[in-house]
Amino acid sequence: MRITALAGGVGGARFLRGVRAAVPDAELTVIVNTGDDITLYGLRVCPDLDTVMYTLGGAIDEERGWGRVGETWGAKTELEAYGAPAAWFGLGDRDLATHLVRRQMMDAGYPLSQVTAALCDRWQPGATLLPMSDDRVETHVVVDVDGARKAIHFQEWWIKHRAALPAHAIVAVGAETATPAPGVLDAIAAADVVLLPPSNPVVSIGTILQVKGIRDALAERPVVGLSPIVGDAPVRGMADACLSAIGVETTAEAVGRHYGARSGGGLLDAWLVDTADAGASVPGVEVLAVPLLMHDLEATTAMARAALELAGA
Ligand code: FO1
Repeated sequence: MRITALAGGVGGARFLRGVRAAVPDAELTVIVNTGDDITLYGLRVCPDLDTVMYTLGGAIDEERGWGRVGETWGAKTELEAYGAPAAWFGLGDRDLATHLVRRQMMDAGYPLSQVTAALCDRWQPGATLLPMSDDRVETHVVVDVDGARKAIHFQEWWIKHRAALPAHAIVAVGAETATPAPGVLDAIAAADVVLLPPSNPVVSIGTILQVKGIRDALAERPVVGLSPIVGDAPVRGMADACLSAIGVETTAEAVGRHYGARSGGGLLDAWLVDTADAGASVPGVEVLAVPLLMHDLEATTAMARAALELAGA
């Protein structure tokens, strides 16, 4: 069985561990959002690619959901001591090695997709990780700060401001010219089912969908999504701050309707919501209520099974 998933960071990565456990023999390809990527101190940091890689590779810090387990913060402490402007971004000492290797390979001319494959050679995630594009796409958020309206990098909004500044617009800079990375469209076309994990519908799934050709490729395959919103609140992260920026209510039903029915030009054939949202309805989409809280591997495996059974049906 060939499964392709579009994923962002923490929520998507956790769910994918369940997919891999549910169907160990499946060929799993993950198309990962790179709009969160940021260049700091000359290093290219790819939060969603690294979160998926570390999570599937068994190196993730479970409590934070990102970065390495057993991490130390010596470099970050020193950067703070220097008053480095971006010291708010938590670069762990072990994580730094990933960015140094990535930087060195990109400077040598390797595209992000080949860098990702090289890094995954160490971590053996049990899936093929593909950046959505090898072209630079960076999500910026238009906010009012220091008495002026300006676009700041998503990471600054997300981490430094905890997404507390109302977002007037969220813009994936570069998405209009970015092309899918090698293998992305093939992975969708060859998929028996495409999964939309409970990732951020705006800055993760939404950004991937802006890359030319991806949305059209999805229209040709069965697509099953899982709601990142449970009981009118995001399970993790601050998806509500992103949803309000695009005028979508923070409910499982609203996100399902935002994605829309594939039969009506949207994305979904089926939409899994938590039992707390059992009444949700999405015109043209089969809605199934199952437990969606990703407490542990058993829970995510059950979610994956439910999604795949629905796809089979
Ligand atoms: N999230 C935070 O809340 N604070 C951080 O300092 C932070 C640093 C960081 C470093 C590397 C990395 O791969 C992820 C990091 N994240 C941090 C998470 C990241 O901002 C988010 O996971 C994604 O960008 C949103 O999905």
